[in-house]
Amino acid sequence: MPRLNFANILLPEGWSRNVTVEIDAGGMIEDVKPDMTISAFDGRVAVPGMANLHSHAFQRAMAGFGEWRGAASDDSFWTWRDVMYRFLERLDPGHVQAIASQLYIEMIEAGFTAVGEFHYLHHQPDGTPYDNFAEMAERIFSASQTTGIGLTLLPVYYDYGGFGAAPVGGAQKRFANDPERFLRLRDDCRALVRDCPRTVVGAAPHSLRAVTPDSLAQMVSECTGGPLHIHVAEQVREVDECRAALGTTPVDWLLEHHQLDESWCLIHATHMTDHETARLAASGAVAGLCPITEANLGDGIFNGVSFHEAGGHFGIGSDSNVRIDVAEELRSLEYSQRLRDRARNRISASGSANGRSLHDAAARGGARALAQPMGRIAPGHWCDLVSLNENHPSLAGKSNDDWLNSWIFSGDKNCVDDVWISGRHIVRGGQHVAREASANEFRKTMDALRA
Ligand code: NGQ
Ligand code: ZN
Repeated sequence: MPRLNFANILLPEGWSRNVTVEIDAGGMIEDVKPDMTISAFDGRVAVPGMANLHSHAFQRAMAGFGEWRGAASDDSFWTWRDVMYRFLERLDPGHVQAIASQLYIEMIEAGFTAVGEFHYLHHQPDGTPYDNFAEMAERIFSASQTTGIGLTLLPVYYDYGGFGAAPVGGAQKRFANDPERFLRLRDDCRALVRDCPRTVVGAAPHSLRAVTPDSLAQMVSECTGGPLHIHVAEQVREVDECRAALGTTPVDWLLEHHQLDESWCLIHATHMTDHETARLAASGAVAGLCPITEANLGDGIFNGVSFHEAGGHFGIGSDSNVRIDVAEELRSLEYSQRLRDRARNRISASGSANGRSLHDAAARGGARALAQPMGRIAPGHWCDLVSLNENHPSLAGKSNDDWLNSWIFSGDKNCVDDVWISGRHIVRGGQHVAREASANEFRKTMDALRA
């Protein structure tokens, strides 16, 4: 039986020494044995792989293009969205596959071992489906297969251009499906991944803006047994429009009209009242936080301290993929709370290590959101391991929870040494095995996309 040996490893019960991890033929952890006599180590400091619960892969290729201040000086989420819409008009399936492959390699090198791809770029630029209806989803799946990242594929149901069943316009035609077509796409996705146990298919109504109450209810009733993700309450304008259209705020509306539970992941949930925060925490649903993107887009600050204290589950996602870094996502989340509260060590119980708390919570919440057994180094979970370089200047001289505190608050992806996904050794010395080939394809794609 394949096995890996670590000098130090973070188990659910805490840090352990001289641990052998035994892996079954499918890539799951079969047994974990501490205090062994070990002659050669595969890594010095091992922690669980992190789930990246929210990605729009194609947006990786426009990172930077949204950083121009417009003439009207009213740059916002909505003007960024216009830039994004103009960018995506030029993308074809080959581009999307090359971008996703490069992105997933960067994710793995950073310590993410599975991704929730919130996939909505379905059709040709004029809205006509590709001959192969699931063409774009296949490209995403292929990118996950060639890079080795675990995938929770979330085909998106996007039917309307705004509240009140406004028709989709312009670039949105590439996203649009009625419920019947959406369900066909979801069936195609399920058929595509049938032989791949590391891929989960869920469903994602894009936002309350892009559906109607009836079509959402229909979709939710048809899509049982998998994760359900939805964007919610990210922008104040969206909250105001929701109040006007549906009579209440988005999170409250969902709590009233749907049975929110652990199968749901609410992406952003930035603008919530204290009452919504407490109810969402009690529901078991995951808050899908995307701290770097939320800062980049000027969304606002999540109610992280109250949500965490109320026992809420959260995970992290890289969303617009403007930066790919586990440590930076967690640090950005914590810093948003510190800046608001003018205080330190916020998302952490008293007496506990802040970096460790953030990492533990996001690993557990992310696993729940992706419906993948991961985020714990324990039997019955995928053997997803990240080993940190104890000689990196940020980590030297540290131990145990100080490794996590230091990685998250003073380090970055350069602290990541090796990564195993489903037991496969994919990153060695910080480099993904397919890094060069992918980077060349990606550069060619970026040249082809040059306006
Ligand atoms: C998205 N991204 O679907 O890519 C959205 C922008 C929208 C974020 N919300 C488009 N961060 O919300 O309509
Ligand atoms: Zn998103």
